[in-house]
Amino acid sequence: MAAATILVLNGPNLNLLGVREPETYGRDTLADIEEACLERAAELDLAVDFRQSNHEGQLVDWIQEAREAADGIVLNPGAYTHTSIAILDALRAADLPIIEVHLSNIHRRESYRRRSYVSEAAQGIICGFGGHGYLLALDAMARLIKRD
Ligand code: CA2
Repeated sequence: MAAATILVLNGPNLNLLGVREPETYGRDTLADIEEACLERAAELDLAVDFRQSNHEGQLVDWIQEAREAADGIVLNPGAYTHTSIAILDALRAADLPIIEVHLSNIHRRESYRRRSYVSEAAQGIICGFGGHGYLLALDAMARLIKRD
């Protein structure tokens, strides 16, 4: 049987990781995180489709496509976490297991980061563990999918 595919989606400005604000987001680049995800996915017998966009509509399009093309979504929507009902609606329509990831602990930062629209569609949330959070999310996703 073909390996289950997990769409790992990254929102705006995450392409800047490792270049600025290492005290908040760590020193890993997004390419480092992608490489670590591919390694962990291979161990878990999963396929990972890793993407980043700065554009809300592009993220919505990819989530819509995932309904047919993927078995689960791990996403760090960046600042759209706190603003995007469009992404929330797309996630609900995708009808797939969803895990929300944040590099930083959004609950110990500015109060406007505490509100996540995306959480309303997520099975679970991982935040505060830097790039390692993506690997924790893949571990959790592997268990979720097996149970289905
Ligand atoms: O902690 C996270 O993963 C966030 O999703 C990151 C978003 C932020 O708006 C969320 O509240 C929490 C910001 C991503 C921007 O990443 C940068 C990386 C390096 C330099 C500047 C921004």
